[in-house]
Amino acid sequence: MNQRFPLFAAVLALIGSATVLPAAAAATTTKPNVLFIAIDDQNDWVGPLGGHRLARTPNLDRLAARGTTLLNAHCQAPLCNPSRTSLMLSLRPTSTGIYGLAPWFRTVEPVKDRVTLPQHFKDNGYRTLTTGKIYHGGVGGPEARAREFDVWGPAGGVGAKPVAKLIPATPGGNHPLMDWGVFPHRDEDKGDHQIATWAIDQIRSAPANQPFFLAVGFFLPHVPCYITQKWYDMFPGDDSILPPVKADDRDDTPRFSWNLHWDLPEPRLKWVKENKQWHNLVRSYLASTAFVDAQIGRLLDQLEASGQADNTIIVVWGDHGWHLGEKGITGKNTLWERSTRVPLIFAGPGVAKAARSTQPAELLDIYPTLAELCGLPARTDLEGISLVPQLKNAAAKRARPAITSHNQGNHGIRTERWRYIHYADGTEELYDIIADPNEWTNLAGDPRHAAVMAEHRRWLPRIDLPPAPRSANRVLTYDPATNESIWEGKLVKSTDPIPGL
Ligand SMILES: [Ca+2]
Ligand SMILES: [Ca+2]
Repeated sequence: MNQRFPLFAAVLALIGSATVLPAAAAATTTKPNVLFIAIDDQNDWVGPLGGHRLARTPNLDRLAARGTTLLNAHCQAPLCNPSRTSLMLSLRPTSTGIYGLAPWFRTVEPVKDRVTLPQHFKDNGYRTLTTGKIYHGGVGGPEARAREFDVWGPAGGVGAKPVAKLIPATPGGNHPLMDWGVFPHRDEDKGDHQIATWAIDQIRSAPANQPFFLAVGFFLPHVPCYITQKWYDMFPGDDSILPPVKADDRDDTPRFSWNLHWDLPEPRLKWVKENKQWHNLVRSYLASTAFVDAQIGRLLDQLEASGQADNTIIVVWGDHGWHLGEKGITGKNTLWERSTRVPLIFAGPGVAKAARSTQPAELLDIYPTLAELCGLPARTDLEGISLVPQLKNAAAKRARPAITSHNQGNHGIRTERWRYIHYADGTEELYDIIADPNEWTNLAGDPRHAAVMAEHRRWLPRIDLPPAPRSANRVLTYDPATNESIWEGKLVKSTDPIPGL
């Protein structure tokens, strides 16, 4: 029921139809708002997902209590640009060829004119607003921006920075973003605080006669994880904070798994340990997550204060995960759980409260789900499947697994119990996630699991495009004739020493 127009809504309920009113007015004023919240590089270390027992996210916990958490939700690509492109278009990276940090999809045939999620809402009477990081990188000039969203707020980002990096120079060029730790600054000087403040103002001043689609994209816990002492001190500085790792974990993973993150600014665990940065990194990441959670809390508070809480669909999602030592690495760009599993929580009208679904869910399902929850016309050109059945009844089954792709030929297939991985060179992994949640024991070579392997192989994407023109950054191709890969334009032979080990 529309909280801004109780009398109007009551009259509608009484007469049972909008015959005395213009159809457009009736259509727009009865639709719920959408608060669409993205968190950059947020893995499953949040309270509702239980990925780290010391995670402190009271506001995500509070949202989960009034909504449904998809416990088995996975990104379609373990990297910003391809994950967000997939989500906003509801198309797999394998269907667009967008795997790297470039290109921007508006330059790619044949998807450049696709109707995105916010455009579909705008076409159906919504006022669309955005702040922070929703798309990866710039959209273009004022005209291009106006096509994507009606109203643009601050870009957010890192905000206050120390005068020099806080950690020792990292391998591979000492990338400026590879940094973390404590330095004195004000919460108000962080980009994520500023975008939350802007979004609060938009909720407060939202026009009463038009529903809004408000997108808020938080930057943290993306590196650099700069944080103040107050947030850092919420977490211990001893080994109790470290994720479980197995020293020889990569002994049973195919060598090709290294090609997916061959040579990157994100340091290997070996460097992190040698430089005594592991506790600092994990603590800074958890503190950054807690900081973003507090900003989400400010948004939820304003929504409640505005009287719009019962008339707004909220969705919170992370674009992909991040390793903090697991499998010997830090960063993204893997097909394992820590890199693919993300927060996905819905709340609002039509969504069951305090519910948790273990069914596989994909970020590209958000588009058709929001459209259905808001009563928008269903589109036939999307690859996602609405999660509304699971949001009404968390136990409702889904036949399709969650699929993550990192460049052509490399796919992770996640069902309720299993993770199956297929690499471009034909090598495979299989994990029993229930028995082995850390994915330490690769069962792919065990003949007892041949049927499980076959069942999962049949979900490998049938459309599996090579990289789109002008693809760049973290792009991998493989030539089966030579058994050689090209990683970021450089030849990788199967005999080359793995960097950073
Ligand atoms: Ca990201
Ligand atoms: Ca292992």
